[in-house]
Amino acid sequence: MTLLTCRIDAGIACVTLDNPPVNALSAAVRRALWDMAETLDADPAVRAVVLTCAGRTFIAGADVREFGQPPVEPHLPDVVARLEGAAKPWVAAIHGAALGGGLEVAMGCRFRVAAPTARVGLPEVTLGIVPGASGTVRTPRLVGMAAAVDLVTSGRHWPAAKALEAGLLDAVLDGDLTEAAMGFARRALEKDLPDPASARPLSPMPEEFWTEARKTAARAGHAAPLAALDCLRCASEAPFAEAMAKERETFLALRPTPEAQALRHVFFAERAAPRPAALKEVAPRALQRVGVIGGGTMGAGIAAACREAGLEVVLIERDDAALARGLAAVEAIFDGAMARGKLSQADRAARSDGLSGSTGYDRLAEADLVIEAVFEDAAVKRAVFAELGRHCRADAVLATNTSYLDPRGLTEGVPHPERMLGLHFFSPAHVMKLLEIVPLPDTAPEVLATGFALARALGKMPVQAGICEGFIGNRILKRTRAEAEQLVRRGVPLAQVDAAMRAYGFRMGPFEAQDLGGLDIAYLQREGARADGQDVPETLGDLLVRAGRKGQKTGGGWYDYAEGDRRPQVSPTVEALLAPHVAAADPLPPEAIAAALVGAMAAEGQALLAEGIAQAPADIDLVKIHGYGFPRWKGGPMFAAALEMPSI
Ligand code: 3H9
Repeated sequence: MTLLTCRIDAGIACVTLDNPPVNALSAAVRRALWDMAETLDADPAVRAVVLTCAGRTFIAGADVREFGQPPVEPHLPDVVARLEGAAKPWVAAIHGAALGGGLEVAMGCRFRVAAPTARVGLPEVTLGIVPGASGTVRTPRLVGMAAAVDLVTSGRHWPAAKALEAGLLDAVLDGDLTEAAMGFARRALEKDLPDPASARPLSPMPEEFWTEARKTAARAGHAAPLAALDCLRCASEAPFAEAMAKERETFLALRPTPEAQALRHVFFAERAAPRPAALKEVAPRALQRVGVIGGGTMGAGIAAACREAGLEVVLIERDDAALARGLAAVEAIFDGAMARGKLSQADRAARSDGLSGSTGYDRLAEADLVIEAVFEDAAVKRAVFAELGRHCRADAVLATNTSYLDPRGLTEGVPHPERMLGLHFFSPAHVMKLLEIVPLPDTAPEVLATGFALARALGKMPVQAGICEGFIGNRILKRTRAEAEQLVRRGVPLAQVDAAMRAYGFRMGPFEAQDLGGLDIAYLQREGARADGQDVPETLGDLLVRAGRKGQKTGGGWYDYAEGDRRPQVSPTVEALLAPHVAAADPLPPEAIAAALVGAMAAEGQALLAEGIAQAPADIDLVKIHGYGFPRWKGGPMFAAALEMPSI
């Protein structure tokens, strides 16, 4: 396949790169770009060069699949330097996204122009590395150090307008981008050429600037943003060549680290999960109108998420007062988004326009999808599905948001079982990325595909799960909590367990998280199972709930909380309550505590795979990262356990 094609029109060469799917800079692309620069330099008919890309995007960066292999010449920094040093000026014409090495190639060009919808960014830190082809050295020379620090250490994408304002782009062009870029090149030749990026001056920044920037970069919790900051500082204090050498050395040193491997694993897992191979040829059903049953926290969050995706929503509640509360909860989410500047006034109004409510099911006659999100009680949910069976179209997808109950029992006897699905959202549903998608035995492939299409529309991370109590996420959570209690029983202070998990990268430890969410829901489940005659062992959490300690909402759970203060304090009351059940204090090193808990997650993950509940280890990793705060840069429990113990 020809990677680069070239046509020449009145002195302007238009070079088009075509390397699907995202024009990544494989070794072959780097070689082709180098050779093209040589050829065009030698061609007297060429006065300037426009670089465009075929397909949905400009160059999305280095080919991440090559990162496990030894680097092959020509190296990207040399290719970027070759383009910058070309005898004819190059103009990068950016559509889609210019990311990582793609933006570095563009910065090697003398000019950068873009379509209004284009984005640019240096997302390398999100892959656990730093830019490796001058991103930390040329960027500050084009946009100044403060803006460069923001772009490089956050990994965020900038829209074209912001990049233009910052000086990273020379123009944003309407209409046909290639033609507009060729016109831009012609006009540029009539004036003096600007200095190439590498020749632009850069002043050192004061010490306080770096101190503040380090504080922000450290918040990411992993090494790459701080390493990128060191490279940026070097760029402002050392000559260009020295800064380039430092960047390259840092890039190569970070590329094989466990953090970078973990982040690459997550990168590919996140791209595979939303499009399962088994559904590749299956067309989802069209979604426009969604019914949400139940206006509690979960239902309101689901309704808000659906409106954000542009779906019309009808919220159903059992009486007028509950409906008014539910609708108000959804509106409050819209208000919050506007207050944070994420929603304009006009868009805020449009969100409300597409939201309505009813206390009757007849409003659902035209719904394409209905999501049941009522109280976690099988009888209540069964009654809802009986109503849905009577009122909804035969081809409407009917979904339950149950967290623990068996969806088969909830939908039994409802006509057209092929349209039933489990859609397990996580609270708050308009924020949390994870969506467990649970097919029932009769679920039709296009209904399952509709669940995945919904997830994509809502910007969620879908993971398919089989039917068991708690599906993937909550089953692992139960095992992890049991393991955490086991550590406490053997004498590890619970505050040490929490501190160890925070040091591992979680925002909260398992006991702090229970205090925040409340201990009573899991307690009631255990009590329900005991009442059904199941053999559910007593937990330490049971002791606390029976003593009235349900978490922060009751002023205490595993910890005490002062009035209006969410900071956990070690509780003498809890110590006394647990004393008969725990061994003498026996502290463990934090690494051993984290290994025990992550090991428990991975062991339960193995069981889920063996039972066919989870389909792939990477799916389990995504569930933990997107639903339970597992640190991304550790790759998820299955990845972390395999790294520690390759036999897993
Ligand atoms: C870098 O550049 C380092 C340099 O500084 C220094 C080097 C010396 N490589 O996301 P999608 C695949 S680091 C290989 O679904 P979209 C992806 O796996 C790189 N493959 O599409 C998927 O494959 P499949 C910095 C890649 O339209 C397919 O392309 N760059 C790469 O929703 C479609 O992907 C980045 O981090 C890659 N770089 O979004 C940019 N990128 O079809 C990462 C994608 O087999 N990429 N693939 O599942 C993105 O952010 C998005 O892909 C993009 C398109 C926005 C471009």
